Amino acid sequence: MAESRRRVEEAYRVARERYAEPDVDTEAALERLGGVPLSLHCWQGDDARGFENRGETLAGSGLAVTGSHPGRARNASELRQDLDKALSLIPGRHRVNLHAMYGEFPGSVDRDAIGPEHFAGWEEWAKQRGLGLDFNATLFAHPKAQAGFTLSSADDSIRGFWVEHVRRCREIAAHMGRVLGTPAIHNLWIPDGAKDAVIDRWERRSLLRKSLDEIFAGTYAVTEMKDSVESKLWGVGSEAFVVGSHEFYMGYALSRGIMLCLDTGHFHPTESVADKVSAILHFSGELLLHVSRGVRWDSDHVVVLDDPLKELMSEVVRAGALDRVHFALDYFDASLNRVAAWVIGARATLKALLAALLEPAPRLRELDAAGDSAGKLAMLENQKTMPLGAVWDYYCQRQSVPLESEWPSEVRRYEAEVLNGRGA
Ligand code: RNT
Ligand code: ZN
Repeated sequence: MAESRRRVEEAYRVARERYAEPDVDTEAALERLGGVPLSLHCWQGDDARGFENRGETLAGSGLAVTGSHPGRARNASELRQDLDKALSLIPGRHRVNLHAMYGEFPGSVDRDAIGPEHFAGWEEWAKQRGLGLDFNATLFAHPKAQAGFTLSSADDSIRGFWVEHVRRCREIAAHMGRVLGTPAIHNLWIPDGAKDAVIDRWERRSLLRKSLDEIFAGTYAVTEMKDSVESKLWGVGSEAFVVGSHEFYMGYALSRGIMLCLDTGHFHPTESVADKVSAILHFSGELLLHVSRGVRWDSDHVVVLDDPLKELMSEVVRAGALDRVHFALDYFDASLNRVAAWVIGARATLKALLAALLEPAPRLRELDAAGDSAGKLAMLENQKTMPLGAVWDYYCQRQSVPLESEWPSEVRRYEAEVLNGRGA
């Protein structure tokens, strides 16, 4: 053990010197990395089923979870136990992102009747661990969402039901923020859209705008909660039209002073989400990112250290916007160990951020300003084979979490000892 610790330190010492050549301070990068929280999405732990036990599925929501790996969390204590395990394998201090359907309800409580009391267990758990919480209204997997329209429904009783739900969710988020002393972000995504030819786009968006104005009429201190709205390009069953499109929410968010949420799976596959950061932050104070990985479509695959993720993180760092951007993970894959899914995605996101922090930005800017395209590309290429792994291993060691080569065996043990004992 001591020998392996020494090897990690030695590799780090060599790496630190190499990064120092173009004036990159690895210690400063690690210091900054340690201050960035990720919001870990609870829904990876149970395939986005929630605890309402109403027998509803994701069908009709445009969302789909595939796979049947054993060990899904079936209740709040199992989900918290799994989150504890995952968090113990991720360096840094993070947050947990809940959906309204994860409340602990006594019997059946409908979505327009939920309150902070149903999340007391989560608040208590988060408080004990010094974790922040974030929150999401759940406008899917519910009989009143089956017609395909929620906040843009032309049926006033349906629309009113969902307006009340989201109002309560914001109240719950504010409560979490107060209790935990860190503002909870309440993110709103709705499934509203249509499968085929649409005539009433204008009316639908009028209804959504009206609902949002009713919802956001109540205001909370930014120390308690912050609002964000999340767009989408299309969903399964809403191929022709999505009411809450990117343009709609960008206009809405900027005109109302709330945050946009960019989900990296919600744009055309050739569109760069990284490029949007410096555009939006010129007009918006803050930005929420849903870090996901779409494979051919918005498939919500487990996040890995790929080029789009690295570019996204580089753009945040290059824009000097690390303190204005919030990072949340968003994917759900039921085909593999769910604790590992969290750990892989969170660690990949942090590694991408570390790579961005280790960029020799002033040198690259000089080359860019001098019009030295070849020099710039050469330096970017050089970055790709720099010893990022040695810095990352050292960071993990310093934060007392297992190395990249070590954590999988801990998850395997947890699977054998805990997850395999669970029923379907
Ligand atoms: C759906 C959005 C949304 C959901 C979660 C469960 O396309 O990405 O963020 O994934 O709220
Ligand atoms: Zn999302």
